[in-house]
Amino acid sequence: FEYAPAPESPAAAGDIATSYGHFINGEFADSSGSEALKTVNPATEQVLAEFAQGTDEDVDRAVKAARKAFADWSALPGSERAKYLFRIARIIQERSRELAVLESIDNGKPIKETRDVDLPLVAAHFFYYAGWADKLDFAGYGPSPKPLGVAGQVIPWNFPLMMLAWKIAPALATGNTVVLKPAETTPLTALRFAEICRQAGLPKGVVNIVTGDGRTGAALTAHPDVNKVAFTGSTPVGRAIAKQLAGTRKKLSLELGGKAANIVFDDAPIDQAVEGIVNGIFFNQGHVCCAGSRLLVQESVQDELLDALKRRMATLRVGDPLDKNTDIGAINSAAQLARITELATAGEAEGAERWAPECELPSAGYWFRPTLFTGVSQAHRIAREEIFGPVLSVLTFRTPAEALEKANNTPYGLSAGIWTEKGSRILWMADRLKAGVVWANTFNKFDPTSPFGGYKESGYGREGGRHGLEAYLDV
Ligand code: TXE
Repeated sequence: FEYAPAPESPAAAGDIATSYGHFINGEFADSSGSEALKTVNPATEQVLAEFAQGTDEDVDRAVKAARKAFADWSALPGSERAKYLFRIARIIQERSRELAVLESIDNGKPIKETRDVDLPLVAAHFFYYAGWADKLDFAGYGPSPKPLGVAGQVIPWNFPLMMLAWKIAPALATGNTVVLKPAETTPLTALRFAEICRQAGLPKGVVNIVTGDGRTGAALTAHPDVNKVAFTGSTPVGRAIAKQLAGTRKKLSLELGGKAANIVFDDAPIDQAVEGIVNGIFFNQGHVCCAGSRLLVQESVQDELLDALKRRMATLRVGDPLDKNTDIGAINSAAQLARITELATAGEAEGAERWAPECELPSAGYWFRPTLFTGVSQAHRIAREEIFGPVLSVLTFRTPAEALEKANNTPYGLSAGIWTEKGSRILWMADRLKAGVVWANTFNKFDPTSPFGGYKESGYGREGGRHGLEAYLDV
């Protein structure tokens, strides 16, 4: 990947239309309704484009197109489906600068991240699942596992293209067809991806994109001709979808919220741990389901660690997502900013001590300073609820057993981090942590070969790796 020495220009995002319809059966199509939504650049509050609020009829058209395409697509030899996925992966690489800039202006995340993390991982995901398409018999699922049919996929706004890749790549590799609904604050890169499907010559109807808010999402998950629902988003909506699907034969996978513990023992290399803590909670403004939002630090190193952490936090640059030096971009929406603000205020009211480095914030847009809460108890809301913003709650422990008890004391179970020089302790903790992912001496590292998903209220089913195929197959 090569990029110009930024600041990037919004023009690098390519042409953004003033209004968008859906992508159904290989064509950009108007909605049957007249309601339009707006997506704004959260760093400027300027409207980027209008897009359609998908109606029940729009969803039905898209599902019909996907159903029609399923017959031929599922009958293709895996090696043929792989060719399309490889082609999509290569086009994503070729257009990665454009996609990174578009993602940054629609979502608010720093270009440094879209460029160096999101886009490479998006391409890698398509490459990885392309490799499985003609090897499903080796995946451990018997001689001829069958695709499920039409997958209805609903994704959130925190990693718009990455969530799209996590959903679409395994579905297509296994022979399913797709109707995907992007989040209402970040529809633009999914619509640009529709262009890429056309550029790759993907047969009509194999991928359909219907935009809109939760009403459109609910129409999709409720559609009787959808065989499989894959959802990433909030725990309440995940629960509502599970209820809606009860009694149907649809398969469901859910990837929901988290409240991960990042556990630092007294023998951890402090400087390295500080980098991992910062990456764990401030990456993507903390809009990360597996964010290390609870720091559990061993009492004996608390002072040393917190001093170093505060010094590091004071160097973080908050501001223009298109400036390549920016570490923390804009909060994705006014609603999300209000949620973060409400929880941070509750943290103070409940008696925790709030600290944030001084820094100037732009006058327009949605911003939140990197924030640290100390003196947090397990009963505090900021220790229990997902904040989904750049806010870290610090708790302490004395023994590994106490660290384990506190780490697992949450209804969620998506991820955890351990910082120690002792390999035996890493294994002891990892065995007992109720979390789908455990990182050791690192955090927020992703790879398409690794299954990702939750325990407890963080959901069920896995995305990524060989296990990610299972969500789209009847064995
Ligand atoms: O989520 P929603 P929101 C958490 C995070 C955040 C909170 C609220 O804590 O602060 O959720 O975010 C679609 N049927 N996460 O309100 O509503 C919706 O249109 C079908 C964690 O944005 O769950 C969007 O496409 N679909 C998380 C998607 O669901 C429905 C990522 C997510 O929106 C629907 C995002 C319905 N009834 C938020 N209602 C993670 N796991 O990473 C809404 N949607």
